[in-house]
Amino acid sequence: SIEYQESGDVGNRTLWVVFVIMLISSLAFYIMAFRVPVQKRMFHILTAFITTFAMISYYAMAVHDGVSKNQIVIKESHKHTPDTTKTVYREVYWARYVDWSVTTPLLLLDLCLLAGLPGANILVAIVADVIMILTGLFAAFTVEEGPKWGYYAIACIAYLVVIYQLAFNGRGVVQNKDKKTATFFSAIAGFTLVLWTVYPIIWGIADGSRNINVDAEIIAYAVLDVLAKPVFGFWLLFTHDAMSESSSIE
Ligand code: RET
Repeated sequence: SIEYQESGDVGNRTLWVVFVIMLISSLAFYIMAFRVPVQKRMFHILTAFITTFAMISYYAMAVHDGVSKNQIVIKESHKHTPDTTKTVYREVYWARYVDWSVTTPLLLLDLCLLAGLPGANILVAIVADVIMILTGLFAAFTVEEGPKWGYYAIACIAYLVVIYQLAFNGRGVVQNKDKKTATFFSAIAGFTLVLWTVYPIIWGIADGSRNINVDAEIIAYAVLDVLAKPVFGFWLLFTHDAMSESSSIE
């Protein structure tokens, strides 16, 4: 038998809503960037680029371009009759991975610069992050179950490396900065780690094991993406603008 798993009206409308949110927050971040001196613009520019990439990717998904149908063949064993197979075609929104492979390194760069991590640590965090996203992409398109979860496991190990750089090295090195920056880093890096950890969970129940439908998957990622990009961005930039008079953030 053949089954199609694709988005419906609710999912499509959600994609457009997030597109508009990313568009408005990008404009806000570019305006905020022009209002600070160029030496203090690094975080503004990074953050504006993050929502710009997300905006483009959401546009691609909303017009139904950044998506393809992945074929999954499931063997069904029966006691008395010969085994049958079920073929499932589920939508995979590959535009997400294009977005994430660019925006998650930029988000990490925001946090690494805030903490003042050395270049080598920044590079390790970013390369591990790219490995995480690309193996996640491989997992999404792999037809067989075994290799699919193999890629997923590699992605999770890479994610642990990212966590290590932020939570351990980042936390250590930010202590050398003023107290306000250290407290702010703990808060926003903590927010990031909790949020990011929900992504592989959603992936596991949606793309991975297909326990929730495509619309539910779109909504879950939509909420996470709005928190991880615009909300994260406003929080970072407002705090940064408020304390940049006295602090040592570049
Ligand atoms: C995947 C699946 C494989 C295992 C892991 C994953 C982690 C993804 C993360 C994504 C973060 C995305 C963000 C987007 C911004 O809007 C690829 C889902 C570990 C952490 C922050």
